[in-house]
Amino acid sequence: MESSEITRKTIEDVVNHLYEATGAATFFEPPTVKFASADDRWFTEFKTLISPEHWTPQEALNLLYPDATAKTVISFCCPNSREAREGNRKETERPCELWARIRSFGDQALQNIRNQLARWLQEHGVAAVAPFQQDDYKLAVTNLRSRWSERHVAFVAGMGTFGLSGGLITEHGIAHRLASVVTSLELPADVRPYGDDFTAWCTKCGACRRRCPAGSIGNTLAERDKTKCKEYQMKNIASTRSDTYGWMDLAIGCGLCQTAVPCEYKRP
Ligand code: B12
Ligand code: SF4
Ligand code: SF4
Repeated sequence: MESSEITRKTIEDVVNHLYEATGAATFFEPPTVKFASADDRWFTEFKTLISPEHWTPQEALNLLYPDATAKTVISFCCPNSREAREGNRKETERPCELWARIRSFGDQALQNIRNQLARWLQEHGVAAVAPFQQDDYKLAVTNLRSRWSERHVAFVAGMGTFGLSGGLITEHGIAHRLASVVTSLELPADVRPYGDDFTAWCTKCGACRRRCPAGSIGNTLAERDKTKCKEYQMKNIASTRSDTYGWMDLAIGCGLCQTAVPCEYKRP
């Protein structure tokens, strides 16, 4: 296949194939795929809004391809399985085992999808990089900000808008994981149905605030205390011993604010 023959449908088919092949289908519901233009002005604005270290798509692609021009960011969103969401709804302090398994092992399947999609594009003669894979995850958690924020990227691609909890509310709700790949392949960008209104789909109902055991969610997005969220997870949930969830040394998550809330699996 020539790169000129690669369409939206081709990319969706590759992502759907990888969703099955990597085992992601045991953790997640089927993915939604969206495209953002690498030239979207939001990517430059993130230098101010997030940090000067946050990569533009061009900077991310140049990490592997110094001479290539970034054209498209492919963003995809995988909702957590119904079983995991139902299990987490009943919890009040720690995630249910299935939710924890998605955080620890479903995340690894999504890393494989990112890498394989980038490899597939490279194989078809175009430059591609999965920026998340080039970042330093430990540093991102220490700083509470990464050099490639999947939520912000998905927002630009028309996937959804930020909720009071900080999660991204999509057409399939807020209980999901996100991933993306930057490429020199030109594909038509999706329209943002919410324009530039970055909280349009959140009703501010406060259900997530009442669910949070750490008291980390406030009455406005600006009041959110991310450190409380992180410390609660580290002190009360992190799996450094096998007698907690049965495996060790992987992030376990929490996500109580993403379940038993009106935006769990739909746009409220
Ligand atoms: C560091 C990190 C954490 C840290 C700190 C997170 C944090 N910043 O709050 C900890 C360990 C605490 C954490 C917790 C969780 N995480 Co986390 N985490 C990340 C990571 C690695 C980086 C996040 C980042 O860089 N954010 C950038 C900062 C600047 O943005 P922010 O914190 O989201 O806050 C922004 C919004 O409020 C918004 N906003 C405010 N004003 C404005 C104005 C405008 C104009 C705009 C556009 C935006 C905006 O901007 C804020 C700051 O700029 C990402 C993976 C990645 N590389 O993207 C996953 C990620 C964000 N985590 C994810 C998940 C699922 C979780 C948990 C549910 C854990 C779990 N799996 O059970 C919780 C949820 C916490 C919450 N309330 O959202 C998902 C989110 C998907 C979703 N549903 O939204 C991600 C994208 C991982 C993935 N691959 O899917 N996480
Ligand atoms: S629970 Fe309510 S306030 Fe919280 S993110 Fe969802 S819609 Fe917004
Ligand atoms: S992930 Fe848990 S601790 Fe963090 S904001 Fe959500 S409910 Fe609170």
